[in-house]
Amino acid sequence: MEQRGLGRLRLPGLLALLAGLVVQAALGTRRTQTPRLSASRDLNLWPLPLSVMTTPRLLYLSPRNDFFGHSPTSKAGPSCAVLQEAFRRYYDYIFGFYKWPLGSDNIPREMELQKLEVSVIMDPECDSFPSITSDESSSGLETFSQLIYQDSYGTFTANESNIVDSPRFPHRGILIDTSRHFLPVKTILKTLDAMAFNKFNVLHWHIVDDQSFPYQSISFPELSNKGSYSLSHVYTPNDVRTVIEYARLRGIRVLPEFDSPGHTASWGKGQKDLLTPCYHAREPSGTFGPINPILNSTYSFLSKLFKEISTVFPDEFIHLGGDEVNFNCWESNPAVLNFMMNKGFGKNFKKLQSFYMQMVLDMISTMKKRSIVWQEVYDDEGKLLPGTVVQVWKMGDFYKELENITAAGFPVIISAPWYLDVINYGQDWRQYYSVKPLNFAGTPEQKQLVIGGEACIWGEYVDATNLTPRLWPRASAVGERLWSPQEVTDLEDAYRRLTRHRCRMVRRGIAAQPLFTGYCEHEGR
Ligand code: CP6
Repeated sequence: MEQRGLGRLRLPGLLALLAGLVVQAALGTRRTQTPRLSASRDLNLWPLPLSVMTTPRLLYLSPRNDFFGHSPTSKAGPSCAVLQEAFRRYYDYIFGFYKWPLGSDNIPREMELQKLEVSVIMDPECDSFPSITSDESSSGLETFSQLIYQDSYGTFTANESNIVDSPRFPHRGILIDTSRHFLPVKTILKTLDAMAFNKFNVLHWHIVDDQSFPYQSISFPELSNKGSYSLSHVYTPNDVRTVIEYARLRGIRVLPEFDSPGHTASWGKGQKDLLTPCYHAREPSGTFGPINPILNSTYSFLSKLFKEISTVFPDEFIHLGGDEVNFNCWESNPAVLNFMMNKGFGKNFKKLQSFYMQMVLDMISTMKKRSIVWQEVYDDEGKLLPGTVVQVWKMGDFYKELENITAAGFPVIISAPWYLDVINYGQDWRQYYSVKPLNFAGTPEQKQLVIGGEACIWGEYVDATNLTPRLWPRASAVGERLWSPQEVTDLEDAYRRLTRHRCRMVRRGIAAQPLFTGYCEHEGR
């Protein structure tokens, strides 16, 4: 894997001299290193880093305003907004949520950590957007912040530690659905905060669907004027920029999904002749089906819409959907049947779906973007451009599907075992945690094609009132599965760390639900 970007945070130099705490760079490629864990038993790191070594030596921190700083040898400096903003946030996460100890002046000097020097050793991505090949940036500060606790005197304390870290998979996503229920921007920003605490790096924004079209398009304002739940249930261009920038500062990519040709009922309200008219007894029934794949006007509309999307969203990828297309309406429509006859598709509607997807996929590639599609698009034998990413969502035998798709040479994203909108009594996080993403028959090359996974929180039964507790800490289990080495599978150790991580999230303002009975240290009067 290409290594570039912000680089690991390396915190040696002066810091190491003064205090002996080193959080150093990991330069290895993924899956080539095994975890080394020593004395990590009583730590509460989540997700567990590649390697943690702690000593019994305690270091004390003083909450000085200039606690974070750039090392003289760092490739980044005070003009690096991503780092400056991260310093500000993590100062608050470490010091801001507690009462400061009265005795913090009395720390023996040789045991006091006065400064955390951050050294970036790769060319930093201070102003650009994170990408699939980015080295994972400010995650080093998250781990550092998790090492620190207050001792019984209230002093900020950390064990001397050496942490080497690097993610197992480069794509670690959360899917949110803003069509079934509108999610206010501030709820999305909260989700991005929680994602950063769990080292997720992709917000898969399933922004529109049958029920509503909240995306305010610049080229086609009628789509949201007519297709949103109301004129206040809309994401303006400014809202979208806010989400993208907030995500960028946390090392998170925003992956937009505009799902078609199915799941598009709301699109039809503001765009005449876009959807297929369904027929009943040789007459138009007044109802509409998927996008109409037989009209030139469809493709000129889509081309203009996707051109806009490709400039509004800076990510290299656009998700095109392609799932769950209901063929009944196409089948009822005489003009569609005629078109299929002329194209030689006979009565094979999968060929018509492929024809449509191929047109959209070609558009995206001329826009110099890459496409992600749901698994049906692969299953239905579309001739996919190499590099098209296939997302596996059907629960059935998803390991078999992973085997097939990777054997055909396509990168895959796994979401089948991780539908977090589905709730059960008990500790279902254990199932999410126990998934083995590479547990299918295949060559090492095939395994390399698994680029990661996504925890999905579909919106039929979820809005701003229950999104956060339903996602967290259950999604944290997925986060560790995608970040930590594959050998990290001990459920009891995970339970212990996750219980504390959940309390840490609550302390940081995330309304994460409890795993089981118990309490958080920060609670009480
Ligand atoms: N919406 C869209 C959904 C689902 C999909 N696409 C979905 C279907 C079944 C389950 C979970 C989600 N709600 N547009 C399929 C990817 Cl179990």
